[in-house]
Amino acid sequence: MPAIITTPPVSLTYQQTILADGPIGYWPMDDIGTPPTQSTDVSVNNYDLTVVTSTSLSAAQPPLVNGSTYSTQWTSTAQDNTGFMASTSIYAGASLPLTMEMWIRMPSLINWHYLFATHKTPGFSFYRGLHAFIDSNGAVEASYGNGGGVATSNRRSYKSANGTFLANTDTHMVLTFPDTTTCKLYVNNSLISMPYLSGGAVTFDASSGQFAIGRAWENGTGSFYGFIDEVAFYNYELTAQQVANHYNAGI
Ligand SMILES: [Ca+2]
Repeated sequence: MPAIITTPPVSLTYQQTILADGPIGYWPMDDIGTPPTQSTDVSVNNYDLTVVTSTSLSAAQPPLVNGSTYSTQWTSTAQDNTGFMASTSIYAGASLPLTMEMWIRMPSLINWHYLFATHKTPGFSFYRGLHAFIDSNGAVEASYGNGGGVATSNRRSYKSANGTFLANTDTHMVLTFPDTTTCKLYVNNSLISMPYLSGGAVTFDASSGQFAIGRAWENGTGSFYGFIDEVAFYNYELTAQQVANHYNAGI
């Protein structure tokens, strides 16, 4: 009878766990500075984001995630449009399925906590690519658009129940758009209902759109309030097992 050889479990750091799943953008929010002037993308694509309107950013803050170095804090409820943006599109050529992942903590719930968005390029409508925000009731609304305009026929939106997100709570969230009629939400490794809200089953707009973290899609319309850590973007649907692996690596 052969000897039973047991292999010790390989313990990956949080960052190694994320990178092993091949994100097309990964911003650990570990950038230092008072405030940070950029958010470095450590994926192979190097989509570094530049700060826009740094008014409400603080110096680097303690992380929300085990193994992370820092998080970034938005200190104001004033919707001053602070955030990080890419100078070039990270959506070019992308199509559904797509997944966004991040860790957040909000000191209180306000209207609105802008999580991520494509930025409005002058001359273009804002329902392009993906965007999502949390409201003062703790519900998240997530959408994607076809670039055709603000009419509901040009975008599709989903919204979770009130109370999905709580104030003062470290929260891992994953939003995935598997196809044109589905949106899935995981909150701290639990699959949460993300019902259809409005819009048609449109084609995702994969043309140039400036990606933003913690900031709304247009100038002067809003920004996040609280802490954001370890943001990742994938051009496929994270499986429930991958979501669990990431969550467990981070707590
Ligand atoms: Ca971090």
